[in-house]
Amino acid sequence: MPGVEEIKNNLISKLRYSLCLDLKDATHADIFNALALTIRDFQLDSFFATKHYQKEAKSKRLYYLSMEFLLGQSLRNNLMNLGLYPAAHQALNELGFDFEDITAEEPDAALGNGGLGRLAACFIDSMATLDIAASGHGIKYEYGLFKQSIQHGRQVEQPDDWHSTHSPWLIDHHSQLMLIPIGGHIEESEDIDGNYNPMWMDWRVIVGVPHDYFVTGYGGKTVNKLRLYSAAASDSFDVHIFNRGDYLRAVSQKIASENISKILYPADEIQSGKELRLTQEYFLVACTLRDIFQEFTDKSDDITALPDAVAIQLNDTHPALAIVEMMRILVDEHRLDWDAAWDITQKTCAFTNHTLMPEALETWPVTLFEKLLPRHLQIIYEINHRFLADVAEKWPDRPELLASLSLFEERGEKKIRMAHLAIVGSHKVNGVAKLHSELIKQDLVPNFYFISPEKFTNQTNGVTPRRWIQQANTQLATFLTRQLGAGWVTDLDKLQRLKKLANDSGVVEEIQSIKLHNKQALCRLIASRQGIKVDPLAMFDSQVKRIHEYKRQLLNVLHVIHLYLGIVESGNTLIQPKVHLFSGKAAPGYAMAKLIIQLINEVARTVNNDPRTKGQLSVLFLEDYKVSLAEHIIPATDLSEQISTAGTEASGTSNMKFSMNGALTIGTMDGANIEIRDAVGAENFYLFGATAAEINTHRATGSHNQIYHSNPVIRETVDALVSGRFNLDKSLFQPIYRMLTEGDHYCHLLDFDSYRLAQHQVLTDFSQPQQWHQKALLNIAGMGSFSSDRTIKGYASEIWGITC
Ligand code: 26Q
Repeated sequence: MPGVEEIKNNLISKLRYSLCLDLKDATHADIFNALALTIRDFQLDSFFATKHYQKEAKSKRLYYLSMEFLLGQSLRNNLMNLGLYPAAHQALNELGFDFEDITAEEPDAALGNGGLGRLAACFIDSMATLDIAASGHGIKYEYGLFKQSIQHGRQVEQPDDWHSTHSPWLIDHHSQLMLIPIGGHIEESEDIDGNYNPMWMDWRVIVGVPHDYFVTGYGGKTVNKLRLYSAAASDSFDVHIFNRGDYLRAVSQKIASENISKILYPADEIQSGKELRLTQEYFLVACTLRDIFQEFTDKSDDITALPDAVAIQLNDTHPALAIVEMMRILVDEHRLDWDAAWDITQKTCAFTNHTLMPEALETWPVTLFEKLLPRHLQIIYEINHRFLADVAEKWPDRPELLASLSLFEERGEKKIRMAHLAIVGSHKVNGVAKLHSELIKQDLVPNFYFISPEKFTNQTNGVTPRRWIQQANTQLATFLTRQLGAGWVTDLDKLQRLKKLANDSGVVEEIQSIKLHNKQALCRLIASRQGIKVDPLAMFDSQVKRIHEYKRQLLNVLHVIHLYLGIVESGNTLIQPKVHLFSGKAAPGYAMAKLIIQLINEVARTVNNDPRTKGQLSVLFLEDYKVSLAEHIIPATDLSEQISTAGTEASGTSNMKFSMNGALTIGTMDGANIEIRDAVGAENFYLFGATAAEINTHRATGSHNQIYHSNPVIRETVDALVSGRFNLDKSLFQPIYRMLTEGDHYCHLLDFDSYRLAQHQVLTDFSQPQQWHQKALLNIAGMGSFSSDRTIKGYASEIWGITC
């Protein structure tokens, strides 16, 4: 284990020989880079050791395919997982630098939108920690998720240039280029034995360049890799066009190829339908499968043994083309017969669904496939043909099954249903929370559940306690280690033992003072970033996540408006001062979500500038939500808002992070909230709102749209939106008003009263600090099973056939 001197010396030599800088001239950013390069060398030593033992052990390998990995910052994580944190801290101090100043220089790697991408990042941490031979595979976007600023209350997007080409964590492997064909057409032909032998002709080539990011498991024993591919143009092909004298076309094709990995699509839960997105998905899959086959054929020449050596997990349908690309490689290149290839493919692949929202289900026009991936389209037709023939044979009296199960949507423009492809080509399909997994079977694809019930399973999400407790909440981590020993970091079930301390008032006071400390730190951050002063003794109520109608930030802000009207119109006083924190990004094209951001900001301005609310109520929208900001907000929160319409949030993962950091939850019966409430105890959770079944009934009858007319408190609150109180332009929030009164699909008003009562109970309870923080302690104590280590053990044993 390197000591302080070695780190100091290596850092200085990285500055000098890799960055050509003298210590005395180095900026904080230079020091960050030099320290990161120093640490990466130690990671690499463990990486080679890991490679060696995984090879010796002939471990089955897991490939996690995801269009998103929302990594955030890496320095602190790598130092802690390698056990180098204290030495690096001291080394920096001895060189005259403050550790926090240096870590703050690291840009977040925001290669994801939200939950799905952050889950992938937690999973690769857990896989390395559990010593699983695994790798993540994604795209090295040049621009990550846009940066958000708020100007005149509105979201403004700026490009996120995270300097991917200079990231000290990435190693490029230009020598391992892969050639990916795309476009062209099929020529029907026969081989010498007279078998059908289609030829994919006239394709152009995209070049894939792998870049490796190293993932250190806790304790530093296993270092796996996350492989991110960037796209480049093929020189040889350019020459081909150049020779035909078509210079301009050659150059524009080069640009088109490089554009493939240029930018992350910033919309989640919405299907973009863009050709470039489909190209990105194919590019990821094609590069990854070349790696998988290369690694496998290096150690085996029996291709039928692939499912014993390899498991592929598809993070939603985005990489579902892996199924088709695998079939193409097995059938066209390895010359396997169809049934053998299909058996291998199904046994190898598994699919995780992350959403029930119909607008997020991926479908792609057949015409687009024909243009980009003609051979893949043929293969999908063949998969569908054989699949439906099989269904027709097994259920001859159920002909209606065929249209509902088909991989093709035939109404309107003919489209490929990627979820159906993913289900048919996988041996397991899982949801991400118990309720969600039930709804997949009952509502989303009931006919697939009918024909293959054994495929469907649940793996409730989890989050890594390394980043979300140990690193984000150092005071809580110290407390836990003192109470439980250091083992909780990799065995989070140990948290249960805190239960018996719940009646120890000294312990409860300690929980309270840790929270206060974190709130003070957040106050300093808010003051420095946004110039706003916040009282750390007020209750911090946070809703931080992507802005979506289904997540109902609007319900939260309507309640704030209600409280505000109570103060200014009825002279009410809140029992406890409150700070409402909001943070999150809206997809750039999602007008309603952007209007909700504007409403929050206008309400914030009005409330904060009104002297009558002073010392009682304030509202803040924190700009540019990202992983590193979440690490500050979550440990400083008293109340976590998890208020999606029941049946819409597949799982949620911030709900877990908050609760394990001692926030209480106000939440609906949705996603993993239900399991969290069971784990922490109903008396330590503020439940409100209609259940998923009740929501369905209300929607069916339309009764939820009558509430505005029958409930005066609600009417007063909703009317305030168009009263000019929050913006002189009375028509600005008219679209929100109309949605709430005419077509409130997410049932804001239906749940309003029940939310208001629960909020009232929260404030009453918060005025009893001892009881409140006892509940906070019991939240922490109950959260052991929401470690992503538990989730990954579940995937490993039930889906991947990997023991750990
Ligand atoms: C699809 C097609 C084209 C372009 C973009 C997309 C796209 C991109 C991202 C569709 C969906 C997403 C992201 C979905 C997501 O983050 N889902 C969340 O996954 C979490 C992890 O399982 C859950 O906790 C959340 O409940 C779920 O919303």
